Amino acid sequence: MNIPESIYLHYLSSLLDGDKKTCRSVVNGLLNKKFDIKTIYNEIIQKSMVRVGQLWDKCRISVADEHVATEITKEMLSIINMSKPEGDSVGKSIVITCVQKEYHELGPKLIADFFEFKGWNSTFVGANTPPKEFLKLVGERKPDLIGISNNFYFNVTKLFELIEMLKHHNPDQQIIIGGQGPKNCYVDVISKYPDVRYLNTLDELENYLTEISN
Ligand code: B12
Repeated sequence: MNIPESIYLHYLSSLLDGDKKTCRSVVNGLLNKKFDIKTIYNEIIQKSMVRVGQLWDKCRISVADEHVATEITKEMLSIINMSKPEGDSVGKSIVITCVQKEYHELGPKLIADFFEFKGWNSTFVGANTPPKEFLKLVGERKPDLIGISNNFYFNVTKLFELIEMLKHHNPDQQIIIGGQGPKNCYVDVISKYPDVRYLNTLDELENYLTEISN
């Protein structure tokens, strides 16, 4: 079921006003009405932040307004994550990071939370992670899957450096990549690496999870 446009617009205007109380009540209302988590992520969280980006791009809102919207969205992600029922574990783990110099952390945090909803044990390492430190963590945790986020196209070289390092360390490592950075130019290059997949949407991610569970 789709979220009515009026609810989205109510949320967006509250987000732009910095009115986190109303944002909380909209999100809690959707959770209480049992809207699908993926729908809330797509039609409230991502859609509103894309709009924030457009308004910021056109100088119709300030950098400070965008920062406030980001902070409120972080809180909304926590509220959604806390609604997760205790469910069966699929016994798999993922570690997700942003490439070095990448400061867009909402998308990969949302993905880490989405994996938890799917019964995975997920760890989000955060923004701007030094590759050597990440490699060390991966060596310790030995996750089934690694997720890498790259939203700013300028950081795409850092993405390929990290893929190379991880593949050198473990050629069989399964890796998924996401974020807007590689979207228009580098998806073909990514697909040349064995066991490395670029996933642009939550639907693509869900299909991938079905594929690897068979
Ligand atoms: C908030 C924001 C910021 C904040 C981030 C704060 C934070 N703590 O996260 C700050 C202020 C730091 C920032 C800085 C910059 N930003 Co900015 N930012 C945004 C904005 C408005 C929202 C990002 C967001 O949270 N989106 C919502 C989330 C849910 O979507 P998402 O990140 O795309 O994630 C989804 C998918 O991509 C995918 N995904 C993401 N990661 C992963 C990982 C895996 C493993 C998988 C499977 C999937 C996946 O799944 C998510 C759910 O579908 C976007 C606008 C937009 N269109 O998104 C611009 C945007 C991303 N920023 C942009 C730019 C240019 C910048 C700056 C260069 C601006 C500047 N001149 O300084 C810097 C670069 C900073 C850096 N080095 O990283 C551009 C990037 C263009 C590009 N592709 O390169 C955008 C698109 C804005 C625009 N219209 O031009 N930004």
